[in-house]
Amino acid sequence: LHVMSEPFYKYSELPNKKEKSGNPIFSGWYADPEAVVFDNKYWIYPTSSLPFEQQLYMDAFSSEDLVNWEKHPKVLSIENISWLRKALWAPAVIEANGKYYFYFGANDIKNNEEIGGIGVAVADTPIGPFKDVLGKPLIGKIVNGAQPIDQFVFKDDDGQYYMYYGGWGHCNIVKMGTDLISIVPFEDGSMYKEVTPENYVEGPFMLKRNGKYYFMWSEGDWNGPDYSVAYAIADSPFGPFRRMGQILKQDKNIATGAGHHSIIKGLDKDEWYIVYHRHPLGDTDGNHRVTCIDRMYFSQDGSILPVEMTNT
Ligand code: FUB
Repeated sequence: LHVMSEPFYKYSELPNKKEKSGNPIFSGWYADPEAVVFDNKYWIYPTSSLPFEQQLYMDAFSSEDLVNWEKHPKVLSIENISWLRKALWAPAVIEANGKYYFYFGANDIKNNEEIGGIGVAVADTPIGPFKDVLGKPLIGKIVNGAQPIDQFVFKDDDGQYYMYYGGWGHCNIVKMGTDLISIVPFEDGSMYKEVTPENYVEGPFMLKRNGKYYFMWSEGDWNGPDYSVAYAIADSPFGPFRRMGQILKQDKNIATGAGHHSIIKGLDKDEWYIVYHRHPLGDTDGNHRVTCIDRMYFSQDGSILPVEMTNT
């Protein structure tokens, strides 16, 4: 594999262009979208991008065709998290053990004396109501300099679940217990491993394709125009990760501050989509973020082509 300086071919020549909703996908300020497929349906769980004190619930959106989106209000909200004081954000949602697990960041802690960090809520359906099951954070400490936020839960081919998480430029991976509400030691006894790639800031995402681990993240200032998505490749979930470059960044004709993404595969075809947030042109309010979707393409050598942001 090598970094390509130019796309392998032009977007206008790419096959299988699939119809999708225009961008933004739905109205309202929504950020950090976690896109997943549950039971033959697409789901998006975003942060309600409001001032932190008001960010006390999360809505979900579902679609059968990536065009028409149904809103499911307040699938997780403050009455079901006893320790929530402010700022619920950056969801990661999985289906396992016949249930749905909703991981979230909360309270925006600045030191290890406060209550906050990454929590987990569980429900029987993708629309909740999700309820906190621990009565406290699952990861409530700053470990190795990693702010306990922006978790992503990844299932490897052997069935093992891992959680990647971390802000402030540090990323840790932890091994999850089979109950998915606990963290267990690695075989060497350690409780975490550092996997921070070059230029990492926050928003980790992991994708496995053709035996390679594609680690992705956001870099730059989260509320500035240069926020962007980059990726690296490794042969194991723990790295070492080789930086490949940026694949999503601002387009001065379309939008600024494009980042905190997730990736889904089309239900019917080998089509990949990147779901991310961005700022409307000329809008400098940090919370004014909208959720968008665009096609993402792998080149024949396995690298990811730069994403073309669209309005349509
Ligand atoms: O939504 C709050 C923060 O903005 C997230 O934790 C970061 O990833 C950035 O998107």
